[in-house]
Amino acid sequence: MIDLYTWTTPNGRKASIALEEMGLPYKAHAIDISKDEQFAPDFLKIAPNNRIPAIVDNDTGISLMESGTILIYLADKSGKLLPKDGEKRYRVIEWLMWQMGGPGPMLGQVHHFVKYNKGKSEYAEERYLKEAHRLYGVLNKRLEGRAFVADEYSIADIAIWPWISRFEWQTVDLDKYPNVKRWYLEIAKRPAVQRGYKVPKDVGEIPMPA
Ligand SMILES: N[C@@H](CCC(=O)N[C@@H](CS)C(=O)NCC(=O)O)C(=O)O
Repeated sequence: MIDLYTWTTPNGRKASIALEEMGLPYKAHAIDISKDEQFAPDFLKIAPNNRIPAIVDNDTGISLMESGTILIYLADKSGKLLPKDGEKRYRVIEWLMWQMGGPGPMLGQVHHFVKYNKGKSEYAEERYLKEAHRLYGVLNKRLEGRAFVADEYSIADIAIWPWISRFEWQTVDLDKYPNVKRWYLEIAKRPAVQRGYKVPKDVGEIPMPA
């Protein structure tokens, strides 16, 4: 049994969607980041960077923070959604790392400046929106003629998808990125994704583009 410490955010949903897809038994614990629960001393013991998600695998005694690490760990444990070796494995890790270094932090800044603090910094809004559109463009190009970012549906798609699910917050019109839209809708149909999206609590349906 795995304990998952999470909240209703893109990084949190990566872990719950992966656990659902892999069929690994887990128990979700809500860490309400709007109430600063991520700073609680008990949580810091497993997540010293005071961010969700984090897991404790009671089978192995291993605890982990950082969603990218958690996805690789769960994939290796279950033998699913990450090829075991060779180029196919590194292609998945390549796009997973792209998400960790690109869409994660950059779209997070869009949420901060464009959704929550609009009008406070024109420079930051412009900078992060420009970067968001660049990243959507990269993803759109990658998905040209392919169903998923690597060879098959993988933890890389699981890492990217929850960030795209906030396209409305990012003021991004998915019609401008047709391959991203097709990929987004395809993944949204998956029952495991629908279940994982509602962990640790149901805050509404998966956003659907018009
Ligand atoms: N690189 C980390 C980022 C995690 C992260 O930023 N989590 C956010 C929620 S999506 C958080 O816990 N924020 C709490 C805070 O800002 O204090 C990961 O991918 O796990």
